[in-house]
Amino acid sequence: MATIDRTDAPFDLDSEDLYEHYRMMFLIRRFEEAAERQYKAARIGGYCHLSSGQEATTVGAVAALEEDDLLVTGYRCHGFALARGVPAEAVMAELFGRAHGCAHGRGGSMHLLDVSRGYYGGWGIVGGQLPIATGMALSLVRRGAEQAVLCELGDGAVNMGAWHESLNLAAVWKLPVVFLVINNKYGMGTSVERASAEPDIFKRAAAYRMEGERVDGDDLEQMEAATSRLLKRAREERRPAVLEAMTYRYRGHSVADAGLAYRTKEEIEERRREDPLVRTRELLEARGVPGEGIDALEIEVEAEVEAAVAFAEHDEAPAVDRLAAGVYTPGSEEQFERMRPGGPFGEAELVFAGGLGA
Ligand SMILES: Cc1ncc(C[n+]2csc(CCOP(=O)(O)OP(=O)(O)O)c2C)c(N)n1
Ligand SMILES: [Mg+2]
Repeated sequence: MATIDRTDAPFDLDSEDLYEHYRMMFLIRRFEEAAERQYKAARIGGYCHLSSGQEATTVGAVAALEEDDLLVTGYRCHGFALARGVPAEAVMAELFGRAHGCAHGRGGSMHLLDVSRGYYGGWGIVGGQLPIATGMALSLVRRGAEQAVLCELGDGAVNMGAWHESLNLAAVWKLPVVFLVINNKYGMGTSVERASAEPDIFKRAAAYRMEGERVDGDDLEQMEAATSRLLKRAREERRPAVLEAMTYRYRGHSVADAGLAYRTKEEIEERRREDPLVRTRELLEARGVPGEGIDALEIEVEAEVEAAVAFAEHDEAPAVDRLAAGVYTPGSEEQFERMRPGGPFGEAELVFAGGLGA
């Protein structure tokens, strides 16, 4: 067992993989920009959390998964779905709440899902994905499968009880799960330093006698290398681990947040100067891929995002009588039969004991 602040292990991707990864990072960036525009035009409802700035973390982590590994994430999940191979059209249509969205329009931005690709969501309750991922890892062990679960969470989720319970069980039962903590420095409006007694999150793995590593999440190659290493151990030796990826989100917590109440404009500008997209493009050019080729790729990706928006706009709304399909267990309808709008269990008015004032 080791707790390591590791940034130096050499790992070079070949230029073909690097090219594909850059393409995905660029797709995620442009997708998020389009989502923000569509949200502000009121075509996307509910919440919408963007991951601009975190692309190397997302793409590096997902690239480390084997095809039959399982992925579970929090709500900042557009990039994860795209990187796992869900078509941009299906992700955008889900944001629009349309029938051909990857969760049939029933989930929206926070609850993306594609079980056919081993992507088990998109969870909106902070920390809620941890017990789910842990249970999935237990089921892999029970079935004797040599697969692993990658469970993404934010720095804000590590102070939830579910973190302790899940890490404890994962270690006691030796479950094949890697907890990927995306440390983007902030929760919804509070910094890690203010919210966490131990802000070096990777060190907390030691409390569960688990491996803990910290990696520069904006370094695509380091990110993939670290995730691969830990997932391999999880698969082959059933050793769970914590991987803390250091990165930054450029936009607010959600589209509705300007993101300036708890950090300065200068800090954002400074971080933007170390944009992982620029870093990866430079790497690509240094490995001999000509700039014109990369420009062409970017134009192609922009067209793909435009097409995804057009698809979502023209896609149909889900049938109202199918809205609960797959949401409740078949046979549980009776439980909801008495529910009525405004008075779910038939109550006619709210009664406050002692009245509403003097
Ligand atoms: C149990 C619960 N409490 C509060 C919230 C509201 N909430 C949504 S996101 C968030 C902050 C989470 O921050 P972090 O885990 O760092 O993820 P990030 O947003 O940085 O990706 C909070 C408090 C929630 N969704 N669930
Ligand atoms: Mg955070």
